Amino acid sequence: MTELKTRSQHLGTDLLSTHRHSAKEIVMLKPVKALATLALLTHLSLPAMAGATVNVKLWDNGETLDMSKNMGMVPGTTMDIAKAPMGIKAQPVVVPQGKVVFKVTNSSKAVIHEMLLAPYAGTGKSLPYIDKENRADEENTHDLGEVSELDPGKTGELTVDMKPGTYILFCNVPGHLGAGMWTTITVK
Ligand SMILES: [Cu+2]
Repeated sequence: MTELKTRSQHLGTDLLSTHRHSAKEIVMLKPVKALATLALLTHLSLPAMAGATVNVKLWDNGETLDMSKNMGMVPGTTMDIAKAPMGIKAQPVVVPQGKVVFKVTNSSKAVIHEMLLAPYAGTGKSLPYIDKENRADEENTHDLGEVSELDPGKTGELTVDMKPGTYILFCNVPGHLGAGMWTTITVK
């Protein structure tokens, strides 16, 4: 009887100790669980937080131009932006890798423009070109997407998951590339 009592006392103590132990564990687990939840939330919200927006303005100075003529300001040549009758302005020009949203506005009063996005080998490099059509060879520029043929005053959007590198934004309406309608951005 005494022995049994002692045992049960022991058992009780053990149970209590086990209970205490698990209570301790629960207390210990709580911050860990909270941290895990935080990590999960952070992870989930990261792509949205890292997403960059590039504002792109397609512009021209309103001049009437012969667009069958290559004005010679294609990528790879030295372009004096001050002399270009049309162009593309991107802001910012350096963005972090990941999701990039291009918000494109055609600020022209009369001319349709567009924006194509393609990898670019870098300063001084040309784009594949179709001379007789006076525009880039889209079959070989490996573009990542486009906002095509925006009417004057219209806006469009393109979202691309981007890797680090240099990229070119250009308008491929015949004659426009040679008139200076391109610019580059860097993804880091
Ligand atoms: Cu254009």
